[in-house]
Amino acid sequence: MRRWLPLHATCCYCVTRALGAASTCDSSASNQTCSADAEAEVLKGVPVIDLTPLSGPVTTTEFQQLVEQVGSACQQWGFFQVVNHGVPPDLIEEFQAQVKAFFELPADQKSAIKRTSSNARGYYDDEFTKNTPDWKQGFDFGHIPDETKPPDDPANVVMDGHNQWPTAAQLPHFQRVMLRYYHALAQLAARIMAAIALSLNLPRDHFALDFTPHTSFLRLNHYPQCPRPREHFAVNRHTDAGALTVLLQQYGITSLQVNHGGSGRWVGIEPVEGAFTINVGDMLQVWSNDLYKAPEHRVLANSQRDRMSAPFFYNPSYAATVKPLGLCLGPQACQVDPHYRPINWGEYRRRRFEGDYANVGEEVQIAHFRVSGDTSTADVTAAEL
Ligand SMILES: O=C(O)CCC(=O)C(=O)O
Repeated sequence: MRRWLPLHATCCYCVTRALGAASTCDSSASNQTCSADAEAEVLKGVPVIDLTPLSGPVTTTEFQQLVEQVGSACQQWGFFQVVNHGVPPDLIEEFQAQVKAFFELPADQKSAIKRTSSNARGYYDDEFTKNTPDWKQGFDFGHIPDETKPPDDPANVVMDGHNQWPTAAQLPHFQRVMLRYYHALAQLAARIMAAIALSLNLPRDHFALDFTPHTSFLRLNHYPQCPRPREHFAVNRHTDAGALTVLLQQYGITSLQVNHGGSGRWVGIEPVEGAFTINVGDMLQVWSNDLYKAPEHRVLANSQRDRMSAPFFYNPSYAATVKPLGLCLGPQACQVDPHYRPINWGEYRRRRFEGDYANVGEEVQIAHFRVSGDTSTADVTAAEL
């Protein structure tokens, strides 16, 4: 399988691994309490789950094991990788080639489809995360209600804005390949959500209505080499706002890190070849009433290699009201106290985009919807790495 290759010269030494992919327990007072169990789990790393039972003929036991693995990964890490996921390798390869071609376009062609304060979709090289500028360029596009009409037809202008594409003369196959990949990932995300529903003791199709129609978007990231990687993040620490993220990482570079269990210990997620990396988003944290936490993650800048990635953000319908489900995970184990007030997904998405686009002071976070009113968050700067 062809893989993403850097746009610029490569080097044999990957600085991100040295920076913390395999860090050990921090010696600071707050981290002295790392337990042996947590240590063993961290050393094993983010679980890799074989999704064959979701599509193939399998025994009830095999299926149940998969559901348990998914539930356990969501509780322990909020992250896992999936293999045998059903997305054809040739589609992934075609997609990667188009992403690379897009970022290689001349700057003026990319800027011609730049996103604006009123349109969240298009090209950008000025995104903020936690009010710090990201060391990256990106391109976002999302769902369109009517694919038979042009992207800027009123029918296709939604809360996020509307899609903007490079011209057919610039990249003749880009739009077709992007949409094919987008639909394949939406199907995969729906199958993983079904496994998650089962892991929460809910019917398999429990979330289907909340995602009709889904308002997912796909992001293409290119992280150029960064001359002073200790002074910048490629993407600062954050959680994902939606329900679930299905991320395609560049094989061979470990730049993505997760804050393990919120402990402050950042663990690298080394990409498994052919796998997607999955993480829980804020909306699933609310539905599960904190049983599954949206993990904080960040991307380190790298002085030696550039990198590409593509997160697919699987989002509910704008109208969906998301609130704790009052889960019963056993006869004696029913959740009674909702930790969150109900959230309208469309409104939450709109407020998060305002923070992506510019430094708007304190960004809206899921903690703002906590019933307890605890909105405290601790920020870290690149200098603390
Ligand atoms: O590049 C990655 O590995 C993750 C990107 C990410 O977290 C984001 O775009 O929100």
